[in-house]
Amino acid sequence: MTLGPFEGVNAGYVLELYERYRQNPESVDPATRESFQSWTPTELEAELAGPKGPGPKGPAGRTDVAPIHDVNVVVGAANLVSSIRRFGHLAARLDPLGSQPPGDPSLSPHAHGITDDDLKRLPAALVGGPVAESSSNAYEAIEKLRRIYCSTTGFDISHVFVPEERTWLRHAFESGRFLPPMDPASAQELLDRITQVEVFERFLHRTFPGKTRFSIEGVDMLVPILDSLIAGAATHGARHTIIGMAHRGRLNVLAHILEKPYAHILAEFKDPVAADALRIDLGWMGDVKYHAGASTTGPESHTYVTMPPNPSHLEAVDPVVVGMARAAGTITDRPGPPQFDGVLTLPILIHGDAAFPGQGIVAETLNLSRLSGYETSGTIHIIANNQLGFTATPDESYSTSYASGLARGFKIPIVHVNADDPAACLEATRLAWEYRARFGLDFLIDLIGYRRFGHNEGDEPAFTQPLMYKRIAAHKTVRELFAGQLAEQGTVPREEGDRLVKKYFTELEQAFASLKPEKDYVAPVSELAPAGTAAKTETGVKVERLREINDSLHAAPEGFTFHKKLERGRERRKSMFNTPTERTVDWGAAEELAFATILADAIPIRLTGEDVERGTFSSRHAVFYDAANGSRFVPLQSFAHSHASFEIHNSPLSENGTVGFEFGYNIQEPSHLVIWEAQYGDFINGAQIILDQFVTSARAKWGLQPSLVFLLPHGYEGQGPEHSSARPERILEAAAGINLRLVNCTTAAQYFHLLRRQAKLLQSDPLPLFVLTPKSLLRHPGVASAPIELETGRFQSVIDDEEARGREKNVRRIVLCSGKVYVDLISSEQRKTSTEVAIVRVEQLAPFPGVALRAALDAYPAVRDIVWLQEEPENMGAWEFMRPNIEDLIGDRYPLRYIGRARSASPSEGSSAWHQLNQRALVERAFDLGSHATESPKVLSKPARSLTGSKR
Ligand SMILES: Cc1ncc(C[n+]2csc(CCOP(=O)(O)OP(=O)(O)O)c2C)c(N)n1
Repeated sequence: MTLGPFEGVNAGYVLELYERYRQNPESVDPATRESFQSWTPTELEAELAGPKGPGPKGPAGRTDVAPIHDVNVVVGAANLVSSIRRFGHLAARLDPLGSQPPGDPSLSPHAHGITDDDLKRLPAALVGGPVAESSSNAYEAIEKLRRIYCSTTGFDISHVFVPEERTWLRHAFESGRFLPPMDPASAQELLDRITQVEVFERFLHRTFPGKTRFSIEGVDMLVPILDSLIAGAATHGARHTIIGMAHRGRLNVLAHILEKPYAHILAEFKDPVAADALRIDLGWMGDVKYHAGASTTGPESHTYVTMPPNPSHLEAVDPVVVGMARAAGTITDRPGPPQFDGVLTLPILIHGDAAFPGQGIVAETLNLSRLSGYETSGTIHIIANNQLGFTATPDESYSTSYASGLARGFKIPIVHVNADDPAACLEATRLAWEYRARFGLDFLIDLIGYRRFGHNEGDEPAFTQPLMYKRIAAHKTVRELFAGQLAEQGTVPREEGDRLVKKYFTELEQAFASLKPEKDYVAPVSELAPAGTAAKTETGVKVERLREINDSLHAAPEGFTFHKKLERGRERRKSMFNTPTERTVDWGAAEELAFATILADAIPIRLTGEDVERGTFSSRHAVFYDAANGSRFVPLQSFAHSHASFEIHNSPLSENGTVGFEFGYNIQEPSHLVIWEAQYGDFINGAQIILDQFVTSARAKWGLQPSLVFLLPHGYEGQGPEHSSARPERILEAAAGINLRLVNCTTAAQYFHLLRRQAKLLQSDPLPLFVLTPKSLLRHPGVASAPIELETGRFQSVIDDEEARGREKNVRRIVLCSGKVYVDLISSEQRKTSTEVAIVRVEQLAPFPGVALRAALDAYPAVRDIVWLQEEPENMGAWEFMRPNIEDLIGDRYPLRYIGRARSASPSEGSSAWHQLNQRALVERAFDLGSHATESPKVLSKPARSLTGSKR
């Protein structure tokens, strides 16, 4: 019998309900009815009937069960059972160092007003589940429950609200199905494995005393757990396991799970300076050994195991791994939406017990776990819980009861397990992969161990945890404990355990003796594409072809009703090829055509970000909703010329997590065009960790070649400090020749060619691409392009001044600028009369387009000064990046001056009127040659005073 929904409620209420049900089953709600149906009616009726019950011989035919005369005993027993199931973990012995579990009063019969004797008189059926089957009364069954729920494993699942899952989990715990007694061969195998794990650390400890390795010791079972997860996933069809982890135990996992040869690891400890390993010419800087990634074929030859490299920033790798797994399981070679098959991949995340509750990116990652477009059919989480975070105690690290508390809100089953009980650890693991296989959802194993040494091996833990470290010093390792246990049982003789230790020491000693550090040190450097690869890329598409594609994009499903306000825009787009030389293609149309032609070239596209389906500024409408019935229509998934999948998802309100996810997706499937759009450009600040630690530095540190695209709305339009700037200065600060492209383009055609160029360069010259995109200019006629420009042109990193053609000799000033401010300049009154000023657009900010810019400047023989004009304050925008680059280019031929806002702590003014004044002043100064142009270049090569008057 299970009390189901009545767990924990008071007896009177249950009985009242039950009485009502007995008289009329329809008078209670269906869930209650179902529960009562599963009760053993004769028994309960006997209780309710009081002394008139069936007599000393129990209804189940057992003579040892006496009738009970107090119905409260039944309810008390039921509540005790329920408490054990819910709170038993509070009494579980989870700490290998022996601290007392907190316990809970509800786990004692006394708290429920009953005694052991009462329980002995109740039928086992009252407990229900597998333990009841083999028990002769409730007491026996409850004792079995205690052994399950209050042992060295704590089952923490009361937050799993889906009854089917909870029932399955409870049945799994209670049936013992996941803990078959270990046979001697498996025991020997496990001993072998944990010996290998331990000896590796001991060898490093002895050979490189005090050198940081972030030893696994204390949570050694992590390696057998990974063995079991990978093998288990393979039996369910997984082809690829992707593991994310931080420093703790990483070298051990690299050696034993990723099969990184000992020689490579030992060579890294030697830290050789091998001339050919240092490729500074490629921007190669490398990383510390405990951040390295690796890949190997798994235990079955047809499976892969990958661990991406990881930065120091704890937990930052979480969304990356999940994104990689999503990509690895996604089938994209067909038009339409891609198909995701979660069975193909298994993501595993290993967390720290301080980092898991502390870092917000963990919550962002967990929040992706059930979202369409992001879910992975279950990520397995392991907290390598050593009960310390550097020197911080659990009390200082989290407000939840356990380190794993955050996972409860995401309905993730949690199993806490004592890391000194190998069998319990493997039981938890098996449960994890079986649960994942069945429900396709996340699972968490909280592996509770300890940390044998300090945070790193040069650190003294006794300064801060003297008592704990006294206990640890006296505490046997899990290998010693397990070997002792097996010897005692007679399963594996003690000498065999000792032999294994010697064997693994010998193996490492041999690897060390034959080490050739320079040779064994392997640096994963990626080669550079030949110079000019990007500039030479042809991206034009014939107008006729574009017209065909456009027509098929406009073939809506039969009977589809568009929202009235969208119809007009669609009509305009339908007819934009009727006049190939008129500027009919706006930004949104250029993007859609670029995407469609890329899909026609069989390159899959994934586009995500907050509200991307419609577009923040209501300009994209990549997804239409039928105004009558709400059905969806995605033209890019259904047009006739496509040869690859297109996916688009409104992301959750996250930047760090979602950018991390897209980075992972991108590196896993570099042949796809993966695009993340910010709502406003500055929100990418929230992903600064992922940008710094992965996107812009992955090549220099790890030899990875990301090609993720960022669309970042940028431009000063009077919307205040937080909606104006995508903070290009931060991107430029990280720009170092070969690691990214930053573009701020001004026409729809440029955007079309840029996207197509990025797609073409995915194979030959991949780099992350940051695009500063327009807001109000999305619909501005000055930004629109003629269809013919999509055919004839290609992306131009610098655009010379068409208006100045023929009057080059008159030009005294060249104004260099980028992006939206160009439109402000050309729309001004002064532009019409200022024949001495040419405006040259720098469309690509990084890499600095030196060759193209020189060619543009050389066309003006009579120039007296060059101005860098920007909307952003002097300490922001592109100026500080551009200045040395332009100075290098022009030498002392002309002075270089700055026009823009003064240095400022905030990107822009908050008042729209003030904004307008500043924009007007910018434009006026750009065209005001004034007296400066005749001053000596030496003085003027310093930046001029800023617009609003900073004195330098
Ligand atoms: C984002 C971030 N903040 C701080 C640190 C510095 N740091 C490195 S390890 C560590 C303690 C981590 O504790 P825990 O998560 O329990 O992992 P453990 O080292 O104990 O395995 C700290 C604070 C870091 N690496 N990353």
